[in-house]
Amino acid sequence: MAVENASVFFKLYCLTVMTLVAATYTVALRYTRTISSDLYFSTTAVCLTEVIKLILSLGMLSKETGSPSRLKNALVEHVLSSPKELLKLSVPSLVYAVQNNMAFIALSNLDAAVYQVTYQLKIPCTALCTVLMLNRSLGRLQWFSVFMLCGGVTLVQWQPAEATKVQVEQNPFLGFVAIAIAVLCSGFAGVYFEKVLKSSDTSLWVRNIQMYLSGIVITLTGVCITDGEKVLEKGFFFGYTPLVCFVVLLASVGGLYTSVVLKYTDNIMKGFSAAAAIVLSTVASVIMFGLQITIPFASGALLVCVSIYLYGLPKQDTSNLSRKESDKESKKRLITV
Ligand code: NCC
Repeated sequence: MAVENASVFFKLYCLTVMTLVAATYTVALRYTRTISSDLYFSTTAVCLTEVIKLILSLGMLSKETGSPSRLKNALVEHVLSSPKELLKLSVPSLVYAVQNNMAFIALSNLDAAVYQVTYQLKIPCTALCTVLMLNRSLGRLQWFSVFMLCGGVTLVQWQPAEATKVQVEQNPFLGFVAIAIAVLCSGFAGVYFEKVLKSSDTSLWVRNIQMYLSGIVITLTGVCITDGEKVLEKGFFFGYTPLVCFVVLLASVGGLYTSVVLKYTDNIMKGFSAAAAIVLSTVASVIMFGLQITIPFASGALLVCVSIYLYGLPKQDTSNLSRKESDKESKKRLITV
């Protein structure tokens, strides 16, 4: 089994929730980093997120296996007796840990809108990783549509700069460096996880558990190295307000929905569908709440729609394979990985 079947409705539901959670997460995270009250340690938030994702994945696996004894067997087989698999999953785990910490650094130094717009560079970066790591080929038109999507999402998310004055010191250069690292990490880790997930029959929740276990060790090391002394002095949960807890919860739920989306679609589709979800949810707000459509939004939405259409067209590459055929080929390759 390389690619799972699921109803279109379920896929749309997961993509929409993932996109809405991501948008709320970015704004809420930014807010928690700009108020001058006792600032929490961001490394602890990243670590706590891994713990919550592990607990939730254990819950999902116990639902999937159906009985405590089968859950125990699955954990013994895939966790205790599979150090090699744990090691394999520690790669995306480490890269995601870096990415998640970079998001905090970027959003501590940059406006949420600037962050969201610049972060769209992950779309071509993910496409490049897909081509290099999954041996999948994209036709010229598909590459063009990937860049068009990147421009479209940038315009759709274009917003005026933050009106409120932030109460903390900011370093925009550091913020942009953090985004650049996050973009590279997001592309690589997403494609690596997809490759591992789709190359065997192992359950998504088992793969998640394997990844989050090393995630906890890695992010805890991050807490010790970066904030160790301060955490010992002030406590792990220093500065945790209800909003910070909400941010951690969003990060956990968002991460799990991302994993489900990667299981049923792929990393490039995730980018396209997330863009479509942003456009559709804004159009829905226009209809329901009378929100005003701006010119950047309208032109961005048009670019997003055209890019989705172009990406879906049959590929015209030198091998003369139709897109379906080349997709079949790449699925076969995935199975043999
Ligand atoms: O950047 P992005 O995702 O690719 O990052 C993936 C996030 O999902 C978590 N993950 C991934 C696979 C897996 N099996 N389990 C996981 O928990 C990773 O730890 C990582 O946090 C996107 O496509 O834009 C998306 O963006 C993130 C987030 O907004 C950005 O990384 C910015 O910080 C979204 N995460 C949340 O909303 C919490 C993600 O849903 C979509």
